[in-house]
Amino acid sequence: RLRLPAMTNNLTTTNRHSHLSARNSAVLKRKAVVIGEAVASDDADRIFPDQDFAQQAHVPNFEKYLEMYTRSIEDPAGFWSEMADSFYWKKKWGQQVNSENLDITKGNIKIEWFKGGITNICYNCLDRNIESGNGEKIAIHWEGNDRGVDDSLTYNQLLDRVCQLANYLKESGVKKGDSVIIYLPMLMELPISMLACARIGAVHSVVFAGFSAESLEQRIIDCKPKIVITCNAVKRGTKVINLKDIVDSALSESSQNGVHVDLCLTYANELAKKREDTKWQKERDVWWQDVVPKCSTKCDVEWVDAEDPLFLLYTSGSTGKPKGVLHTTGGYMVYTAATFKYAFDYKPSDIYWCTADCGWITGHSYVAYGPLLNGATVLVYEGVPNYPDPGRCWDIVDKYKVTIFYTAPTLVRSLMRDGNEYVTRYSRKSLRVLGSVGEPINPSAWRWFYDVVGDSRCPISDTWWQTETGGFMITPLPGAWPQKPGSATFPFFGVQPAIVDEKGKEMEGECSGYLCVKASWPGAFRTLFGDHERYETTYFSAFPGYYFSGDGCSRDKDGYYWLTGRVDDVINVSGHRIGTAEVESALVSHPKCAEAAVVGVEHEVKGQCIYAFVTPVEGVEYSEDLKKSLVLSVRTNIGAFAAPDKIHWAPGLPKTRSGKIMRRILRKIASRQLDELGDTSTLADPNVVDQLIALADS
Ligand code: 6R9
Repeated sequence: RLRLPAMTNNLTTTNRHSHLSARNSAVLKRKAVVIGEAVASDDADRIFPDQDFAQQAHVPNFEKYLEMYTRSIEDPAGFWSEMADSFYWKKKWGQQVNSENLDITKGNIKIEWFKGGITNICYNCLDRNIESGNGEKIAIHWEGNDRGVDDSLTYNQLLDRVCQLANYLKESGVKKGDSVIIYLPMLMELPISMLACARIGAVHSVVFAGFSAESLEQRIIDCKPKIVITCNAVKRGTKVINLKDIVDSALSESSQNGVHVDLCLTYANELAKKREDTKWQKERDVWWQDVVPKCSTKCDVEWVDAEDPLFLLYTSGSTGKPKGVLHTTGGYMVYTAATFKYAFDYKPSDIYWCTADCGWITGHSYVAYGPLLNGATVLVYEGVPNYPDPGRCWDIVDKYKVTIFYTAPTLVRSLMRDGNEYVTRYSRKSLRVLGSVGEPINPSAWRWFYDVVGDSRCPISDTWWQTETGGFMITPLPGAWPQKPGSATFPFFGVQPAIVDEKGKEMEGECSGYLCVKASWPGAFRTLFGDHERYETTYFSAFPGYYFSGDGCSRDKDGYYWLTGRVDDVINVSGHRIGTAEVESALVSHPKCAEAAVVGVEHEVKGQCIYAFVTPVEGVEYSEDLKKSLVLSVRTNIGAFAAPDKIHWAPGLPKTRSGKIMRRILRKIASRQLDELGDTSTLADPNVVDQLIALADS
C-alpha cells in the first residue's frame, strides 16, 4: 500500500485558495480517506500560506503536491527521468533509471541512478546556462568580511575562471578520478575550485577551513590528493587565520606518514596577509595568481558517467574516524537542482543567499551546485554573520536585495538574543522565502525568524537532510501547505520516510521513533570512501530494508514530521556534526587524560554543547590549567568549533559490568536532571554516580 503524506482532512482548509476541478478534488479526498489517519488540527498552530504567494508558487497547493508526490513514488523512473531531461546529457542513460534494493538481507547495497548516462555537472552549471542566454547574468556576488569589500562574476566570467583553473590542474597532472583537497574559506575561489575539479572529472574533497591541521592531515592520508588548494590567510571578523600554516603542518605530517603531496596551490588573499609574510616551500608551493590567470579560458569538458564520483566529504559518525561520504554525478545533479527549485520556490529573478560554508554539505548542494544548476544568482559571504555588528546579515540582504535567505537555527537564536533593533533598522523588503537547516529549529526561534526577520510574510523552509542524503528529504514547499513552527512538514518528491520502532517495525499514523527511508532517491550517497562494508553496516543493517538516518522523529495527527535530534553518538553543535568518539579520542590523546566520555547538553544558542567527563591519569591533580590544556587538545585535534564547553572531573565513569559507559546517566548529570538518573543498580560501581554529582560544579 502506498503511504502518502497524510494531512488529509485539511485539504479543503489548506487549499481554500486553489482552483481545482470538483472531480479532481473528489478523487484526492477519496485517496485521502484511504491513506489517512489524519484529523484536522486547529488553525491556531498552523500558519497558512499567503494567497498571492501560493498562486505564483511552483507547487501552489497540497493537491498539486500530492499529485506530483504520488507520481514520484509510483513511477520514480519516469518522474526523475523527466527532471533529468532539463539537463544536458552527452548520452542518455541506459534502460534502467535506478536500482532499488535497500534491503541488506537481499544482497549488497548498490545504489545507481541514470547509469550509463554521460554528462558533466560543471557543464550543466555554466555552459548550459550561458548557452541559454544567461552569460551576462551575475552568478556570484561576493561580499568580503569588511564592509565595502565586494566583487562579482557573471556566468561568462565564472566559466572563464573555472576553465583557467581546470587547465592548470590538468597541466599539473590531475586526471579524471584523482582527488583534490580544497582547504579554502568563502572566497569565490572555493566554488571555482569545486567546479574546476568537476569539469575535468577530478573528485574534490573540501575540508572546512575551521578544521585543525590534524584533521586535515587525517583527510589527506585517507584520500591521497594529487594537489591541495588553499589560501595564505583569511580575515574572519577582526581575526586573521593563517590557513597556509595549518596546511604546512598537515602536509609535513602526512608526508611523514607516507602520503606525500607535491603541489600546494595557494591563493594570495592579500587583504588578510601579504605574500612576502607567508611561509613558503619553493619546491611545493605555487601562488594561484602566478599560474592560473595565464591558462586558457577554454577547457574541454571531461564527460563522465552519471555514476562517476563527484566529491568526497568527510563527516562525523558514531565511531572515531570521520567517514568519507561519496557522492556521484548524475543523481546528485538532478536531485540538488530539483530540491533547490521546489523547496525555495526558486525563480530566475531571485537573489539567493545561503550562509553555510562550502566546507559542509549545505555549501556543496545549496551554495554551489543546486543554485548554479538553476542558473541562480548566489551570494557568497566571506565573514562572520554578526561582524561588525548583529545587523550585518540584514545590511547584506538590503545591499543585494536578497530574496531567499537560508541559514541555521543557531544563527537565528543568536541574532534573536541581540534584539530586534538590529533587524528592524533594515528594510528586508526584498525577502520572500526563508530557510533553516542543520538542527531542529525550536518554535520560538521559528516565530522570531518568521515575524521579525520575515515580517510575517515569508514562508520558512525548514529543510531536514544530511551529508549522506545529498539534498533535502523532508521540507516545506513554500506556498503549498500550512506550516507548523518547528516541523519540517512533508517529504520531498521521491522520498518515502518511515518511522520505525526499536524492532524495526514501521509505524503508521501518529507515532514517534527512528527515522528511516525506504527506497533510494537520486541524491543518496553511494558509499563510504574505501569502506563499503562500513557503509552497509552503519546505514543499512540497523533496520533491514531501510536507510537509517540516525535521527529521532515523530509524526503528528496531521501527518507532519517533527525531527527530534540524533539518537546516536553524534552531537549537533551550532549545526555542526561532531562525533562524541572524535572528541573523546582528542581528549585521551592528552598525556594527562586517562579516560573521557562526552555527551551533548542542550544549549540556548548552539542547540547543543559539548560536555566532557574526564578522568585524569593517576596522581594528576585537578586544575583550571589542566582543563584549559584539555580543551586545547580538542582544538588542535579537531578544530575550535568542537571545543568542549565544560570539563567535568570524573574519578571514575559509570560503567556496566561489561565495561560499557552508561551515557544516559552522564547526560542526566550533565543537564543536572539528578532526579531522573533512573536505575543505577546495574553499574559496576554505583558510587561513581555520587562522586560525579559531588564534583559537578568544581
Ligand atoms: C544538512 C546537514 C545532519 C544532521 C541530521 C539532523 C540534523 C539537519 C535538520 C536537522 C532537524 C532540520 N539536521 N537539518 N534536524 N531539522 N531541518 O546539516 O547535514 O551536517 O550531515 O547533519 O543534522 O540531526 O541527521 P549534516
